[in-house]
Amino acid sequence: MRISSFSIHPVAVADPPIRSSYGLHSPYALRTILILNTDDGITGIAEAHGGDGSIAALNAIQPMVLGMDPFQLHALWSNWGKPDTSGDRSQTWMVPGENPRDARTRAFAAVEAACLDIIGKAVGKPVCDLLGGRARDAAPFSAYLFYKHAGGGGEGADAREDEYGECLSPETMVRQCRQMIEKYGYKEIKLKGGVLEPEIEIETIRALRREFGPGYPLRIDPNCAWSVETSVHVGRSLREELSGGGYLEDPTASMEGMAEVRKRLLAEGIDTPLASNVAVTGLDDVVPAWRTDAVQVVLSDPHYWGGIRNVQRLSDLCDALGVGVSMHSNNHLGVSMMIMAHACCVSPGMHFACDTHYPWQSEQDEVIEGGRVKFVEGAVVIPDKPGLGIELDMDQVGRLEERYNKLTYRKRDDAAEMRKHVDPAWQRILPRW
Ligand code: GKR
Ligand code: MG
Repeated sequence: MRISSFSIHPVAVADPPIRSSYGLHSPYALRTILILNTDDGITGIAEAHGGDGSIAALNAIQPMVLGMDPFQLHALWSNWGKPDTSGDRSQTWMVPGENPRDARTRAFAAVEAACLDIIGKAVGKPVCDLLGGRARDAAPFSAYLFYKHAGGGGEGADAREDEYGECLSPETMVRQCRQMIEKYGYKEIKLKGGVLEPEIEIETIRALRREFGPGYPLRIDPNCAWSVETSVHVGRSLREELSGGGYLEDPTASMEGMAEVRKRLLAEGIDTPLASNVAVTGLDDVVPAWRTDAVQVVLSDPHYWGGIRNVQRLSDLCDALGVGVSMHSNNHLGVSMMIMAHACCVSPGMHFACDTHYPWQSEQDEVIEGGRVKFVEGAVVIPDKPGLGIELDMDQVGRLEERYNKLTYRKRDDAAEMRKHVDPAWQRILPRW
């Protein structure tokens, strides 16, 4: 079997004005759909980050993929997919999906997912069963809460509202969480922080704990907005609230900064795990993070970590080191949802519910046949279907591609959006507090 065609479809997906320390999300998130066909008529699909950088990386890998046997992935990984370790691959200054140092790795990940989809369809097995079988039958996800302005994304005649409205206070965040838990059944909660004064974010976590109780583990992720001092203060203030399955995610920038926060919290007898997707972005970062005790929970991602199999490898490596594993997310559609669900289910060490932005995307913008992937009690059940278990709705892909073609931007730039819609003088300052 050989890959006989390779096509990429850039798409624009309505995205609400949610905030993080990177700035503000634009009215449309950019994604890319990859479709591979084989000479014996099997189609494999994948989803990747969007915009010019991702498309260029996919175009660059295309000649190596055309004519390739989809079962033979190692050579492509060794010759092309391995991340660039020569400079800053962290997400300190660049949002995930925009760092050119992992562009090739991300392109490889999309090809790997589509090849696994093909292999699964060829042998009649779900992807997770090709990779050693399931560590669990369903992938648990967390309620991923964001401070946000009113609105549900889109622009002009296409602008929409969402059910969450403006959420810029502890009370409105509790409401957002209640809505998400009622709708999707999540059992763990993650708050995107680094947006409001740390004292307000501390109060938000406390309000969530009062409302939902200790049965719902809590985490907060300010994407490096805090100094070491402030991180220690937050860790101390939320000692109880972040215990019992919670964690403090990327409170401050750099591996050294994280290690210092850990050391100072431990010196006060506070053992809250520190998690990271900013300082640790590939397999080569894991041992340094472990050796310096900078990170106790590594946040994987089947997109920029180089595919589902690398998430599984990471899970084994972390298991050997005694480090936890969870999963990071960016805006995504149903194809990525299933890639993430399969990655979680083949990774025995994934003991925390994974992140997902999926609830922030509306039903109207789904590209898979039959509509959106469903959550059952907060988890995605692996369907009893071959490959990733989904097919594309090409009318929807066409509609979102047409929308992409009309957009004036070709990369994610949250700082520019922040200046455009919220504060003309806004800059990303680290640490901000
Ligand atoms: O979507 O604004 C966002 C997030 O801040 C995202 O870009 C982060 O990469 O969710 C991510 C995280 O956990 O750091
Ligand atoms: Mg994070």
